[in-house]
Amino acid sequence: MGKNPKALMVIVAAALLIALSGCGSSGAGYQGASSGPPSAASSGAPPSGTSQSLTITIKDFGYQGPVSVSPGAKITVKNDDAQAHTVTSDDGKAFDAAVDGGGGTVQFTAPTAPGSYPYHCAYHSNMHGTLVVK
Ligand SMILES: [Cu+2]
Repeated sequence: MGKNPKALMVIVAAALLIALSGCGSSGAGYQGASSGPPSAASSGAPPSGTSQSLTITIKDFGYQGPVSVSPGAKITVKNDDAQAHTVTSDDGKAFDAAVDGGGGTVQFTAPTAPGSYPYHCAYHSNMHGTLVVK
């Protein structure tokens, strides 16, 4: 009488232990492995929405970056030169962003009115670029 329940409990406990350990290790392992590649691949695809990252990179006294942006877009300026530079609209009103050298960054907002906005560096008159808002 007393032996049967005890033996049953041992079997149940052993079965639970196997089920728990087996489920835990294989489930976590497979989920982690399968959820990695798809998310990495989808983040690499260019977004079709409006939240694109717009960066003007200044390097070797030249502007490299998006030529055309949407109205009111947030634009980041990154300066890879050692010297400080600015992104100053030629009309002096549309935008004026100064950025420190050595990898400094600054953010400014593109004009909301569509058009072509030539800009320059306030420190170096030979640096020119054009931002097209459309
Ligand atoms: Cu400059």
